[in-house]
Amino acid sequence: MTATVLVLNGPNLNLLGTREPEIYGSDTLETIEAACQKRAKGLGLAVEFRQTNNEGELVDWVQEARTDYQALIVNAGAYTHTSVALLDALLATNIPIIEVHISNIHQRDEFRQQSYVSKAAEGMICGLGGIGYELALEALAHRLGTIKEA
Ligand code: CA2
Repeated sequence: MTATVLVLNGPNLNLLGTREPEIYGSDTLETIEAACQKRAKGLGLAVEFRQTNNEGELVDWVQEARTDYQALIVNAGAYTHTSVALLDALLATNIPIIEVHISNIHQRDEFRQQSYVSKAAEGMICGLGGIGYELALEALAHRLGTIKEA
């Protein structure tokens, strides 16, 4: 059975590519998803990609991941910096979690430099734009042992 990675995106990430290109680049979430689907195939993984503006929906999806997915990639948007509910849900999973941010949150406002998600994630990639999602997939392929050596 192919291992499936659930990729969760939080509030306002549906607006990527429409404003603030100096912070978030010009990729849209759709182009990032397409790149992830392509990269996942080469890594022996499947990907399910989702976005929501609702905190409760994000929590529901993390709970779903406990039973139905083999790993999680999370860009929780602004909930990264505020949501104890999301942290509790992430801590209740026993699958690998990688946190991704498009921007370098450590170079930004002080309130963006704290991440609740980081307390549950095995690792975090930030500041590399949309490629960060693909790098997280590559790390998970190593972690899950799905890479087929030539
Ligand atoms: O850098 C990231 O990936 C963030 O998770 C993006 C979140 C932000 O709240 C986090 O601090 C860091 C916000 C994404 C909003 O993206 C927009 C893009 C274009 C126009 C409006 C919003």
